[in-house]
Amino acid sequence: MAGVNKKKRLAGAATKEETKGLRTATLDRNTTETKIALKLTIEGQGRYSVGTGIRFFDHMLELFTRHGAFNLELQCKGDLDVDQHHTVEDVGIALGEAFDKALVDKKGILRAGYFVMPMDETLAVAAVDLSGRVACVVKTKVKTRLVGDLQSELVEDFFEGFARGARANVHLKTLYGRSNHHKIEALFKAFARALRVACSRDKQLGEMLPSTKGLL
Ligand SMILES: [Mn+2]
Repeated sequence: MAGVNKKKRLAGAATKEETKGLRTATLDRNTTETKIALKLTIEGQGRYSVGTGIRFFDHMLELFTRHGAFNLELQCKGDLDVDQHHTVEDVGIALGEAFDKALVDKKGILRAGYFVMPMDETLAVAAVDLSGRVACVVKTKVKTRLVGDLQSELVEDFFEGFARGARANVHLKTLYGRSNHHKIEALFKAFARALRVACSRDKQLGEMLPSTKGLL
């Protein structure tokens, strides 16, 4: 029931935001492997309603939303009876596509951002460039097969999917740490905060495109 109330509240807030001209995107992405419904607001208040069927992945998407100060509604029904691969990768692609769509022509944004995020004994770094080109490098240092209920190797597939969907360069690295939970969580937090900077409006550039190429 709490989820329903949260969803109602979020839907109401998003409508109000749209009328204020804030950057939002709604998309449905359906394949034989996954069905995804997603609503993103870049200038959010960290509100989320997320369900992918993988609890640890939900936890990561929720803290991504809060640390990025976005609003995110995301539901995914994937073929988890096969394994988690399609669900995690397709959520990454859809989320990336939502950012690309919400940012429209990318005029007047900072475009690139980075963040160094500590989480207790763990330190992670993220660098993002919304360059229009796809590249992704992820070094998690996680050695266990599972973190919570998430297949840990899929963290890389999520960010690769995001880079493809958003047409971005995404570089993430856990510098050190002990807890595998912290290593992945610190990456998602660092990523959210780097992306938040990259999406931010650049007062100095104004409506100028942050590229000399003329297109992003
Ligand atoms: Mn946690």
